[in-house]
Amino acid sequence: MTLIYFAGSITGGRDDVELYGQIIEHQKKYGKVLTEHIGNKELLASGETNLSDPEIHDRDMGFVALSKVLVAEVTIPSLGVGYEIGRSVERNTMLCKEEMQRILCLHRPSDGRRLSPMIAGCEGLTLREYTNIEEARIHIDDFFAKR
Ligand code: 6IA
Repeated sequence: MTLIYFAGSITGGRDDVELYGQIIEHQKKYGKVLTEHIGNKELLASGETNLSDPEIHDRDMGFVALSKVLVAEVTIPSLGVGYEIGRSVERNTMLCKEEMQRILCLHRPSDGRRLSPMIAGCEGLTLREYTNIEEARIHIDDFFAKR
């Protein structure tokens, strides 16, 4: 079964949490999403957790390394999401083509925010723009159909 890491803003702000949940649901057609909690409305930017920061960091980076696919919703700027994408792009440079993690970034320009050139200008990922969940689903279907 394909392991999928979905990345979305937590500390960066939770305005898109409903959308994250819908994107996660749709990806379940293609494999196991290791980060379902990102679509959970109960998980707040300031919320309590019984894990320490190093525990969260190390667990998430372990999940990223395990996953065949990284899908990131990048509309709300998030240090953590950018960090996860950057670590994955960097790791791919040390892997052969078959072992590389495939990376899909989904961005809504209609939100009015310009996407950072660090993501928009990165050749090691697939970037798709969308305006609503129906379009996001089409991009996800295309991406998973490609290999
Ligand atoms: O900088 P951000 O927090 O927005 O980064 C979000 C990204 O980092 C997500 O894609 C997650 O994979 C990861 N991440 C950040 N915080 C957590 C977390 N905290 N739990 C799991 N993954 C996380 C929970 C408690 C927190 C609200 C203090």
